[in-house]
Formats: sequence, C-alpha cells, structure tokens
Amino acid sequence: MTAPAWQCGRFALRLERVHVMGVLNVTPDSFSDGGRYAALDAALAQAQALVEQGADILDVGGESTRPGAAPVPPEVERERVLPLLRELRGLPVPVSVDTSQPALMRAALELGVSIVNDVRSLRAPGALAAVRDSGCGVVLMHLRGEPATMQQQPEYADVVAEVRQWLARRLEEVEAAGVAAARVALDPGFGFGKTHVHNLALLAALDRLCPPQRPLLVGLSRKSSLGRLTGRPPGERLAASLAAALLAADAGARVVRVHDVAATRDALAVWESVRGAQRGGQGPAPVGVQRTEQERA
Ligand code: HH2
Repeated sequence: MTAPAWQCGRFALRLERVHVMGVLNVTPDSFSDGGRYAALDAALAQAQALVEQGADILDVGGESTRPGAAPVPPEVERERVLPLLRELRGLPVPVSVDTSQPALMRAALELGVSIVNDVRSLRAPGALAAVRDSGCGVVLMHLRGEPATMQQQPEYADVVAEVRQWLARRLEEVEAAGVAAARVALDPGFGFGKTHVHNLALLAALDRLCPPQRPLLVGLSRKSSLGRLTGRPPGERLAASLAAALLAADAGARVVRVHDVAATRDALAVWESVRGAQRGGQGPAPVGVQRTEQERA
C-alpha cells in the first residue's frame, strides 16, 4: 500500500493521484529548453504559465545534466537559480530545486523551496546535512557515473534488479542520516548512465522498482529514448512523452516530471477518469479542481 502523502515542507502531496512536476530550466544549454528561460522575466512568465496549466510542482534547475554536459561552477548555478526562486516565494504550489550543490540547497530552502531534487541523491559532502532539518521533500535518483561520461558504455548484469536495490539502499542510508522516509520520492533516472535498452527495461518494470510506500517519480519527457523510438528531435516528442507519462502512471508512478504540463494534464485526466472508475470508487476528482495540495499551517 502506498503511504498517504509525500511530505514536502509545508505541503503534503496526497498519493492517491498522479502529480505533474513542471520543468523550468534556467540554463543556456538544457537538451530541450536550453536558453529559452535564461532571462528572469522569461522564466517568471513560464513559471506562471506552468502553474496555470496545472503543474502541481515547479522544478527549477540551473545546471544541465544532459549526457556529456560539463559541470557548471557552483556560483554560476546559484546566480542562475536564486533570483528566480526569490520571485517565486508565495507560489501556490511547491517549488523544487534541481541541484546537487549543498550551498544552493541551503539558500533555496531559506527562500521557501519545498523540495530538493538531486540527481546525485544527496551524495555530495554536506548535501544530507543541508536538507536534514528543513522538513523539505527530497528526490533520490539513480545515476551511474557523472553526466559528462555516464553514457560511455554503461553496463548492468540486471538493470532492473540493480536499480531497485540501489534505490532501496539509498532510501535506508538517507533515513539513517535523519531524513524521514515520508519526505522521500524515488526515481530510476531515465537516461542517467543507461542505454536505450536499459531505459526500456526499466520502463517495462516500473511497478517493481520502488520500495513499498514511497512515491515513484519518473522523468521521461522529451528524452533521447523517445527520440530513438520515434526518430524525432526533442521539440517534436510531445506525443511520445504523453505515451510515456501514461505508461508511468499506469505502472504506479505518483509524480511525472514533464516539460509540457497542459498536454500531460489532459492525458492524465482521461487516464484518471477510467482508472478511477475501474477502482470502483467515485474516481479521482477532475484534474485541475483538486490541484491544490492540503497546505499545513
Ligand atoms: N532529468 C533531467 C533533469 N533532472 N531530475 C529527476 N528527478 N529525474 C529526471 O529524470 C531528471 C531530473 C534531465 O532533463 P532536463 O532538465 O529537461 O534537461 P537538462 O538536464 O539538459 O537541463
């Protein structure tokens, strides 16, 4: 059984439905939206647009982790992200910061960010301490290697078993370090040190990847595996991304990280109405109506 909520600071995200995490990259070089929202006013407008489209969470990132990406100096990442986070205080949905940098985690939490989404799973020295006492939600993601080199012949004997075991162990370690399990979501890390074959194996086994009671987060939006399957560049992968989001939802994912929030909402509205009815209850409330999370005082 799934736990009733993912605790993210002053928000508690109820887990009987699928949450849409809207991606907002304030980078010059992200693989699908690099450069579009690097200016503060463009980023703010996109943040508002994503919330109006029904994003349950806004995920702000200042470092591209696409394959081959060189690390960004920490101060540059902070200069990209913090001015926007300052403007986003008071947003009605939880804001997430996509970073591995402890100093940025601390500064972002001081600005009221509710979630730390770390593709390196809080393994940088000081990262666990940065989040421990804040009560924020955290995303732990499986990543083999480092973005600069992770796609150079990644190998697994059994990718599904290895990712599942790794996530379970990392959850235990983080819990032992003082972060309550109720604050944690887990992510298999599509495209992070995985070949196309590995990605497809993980997608086929999503329902077996996550330790019970923790929400699974899936980020497949516009990714290269979808390009490989369709022959399309990142900007033309909407249909494939929607198919991936529905597959993820059907396999039990509780958060989908996407660039195209409005379209994903529509796809999930159809999926939820049918799956909710099949479950024999009233079905989930119409998407968009039940969007705001219960906010704790
Ligand atoms: N994927 C990307 C970045 N952050 N975080 C989680 N938890 N899961 C993911 O799959 C994930 C992530 C890469 O996508 P994007 O942010 O669009 O591109 P870039 O890294 O080039 O900025």
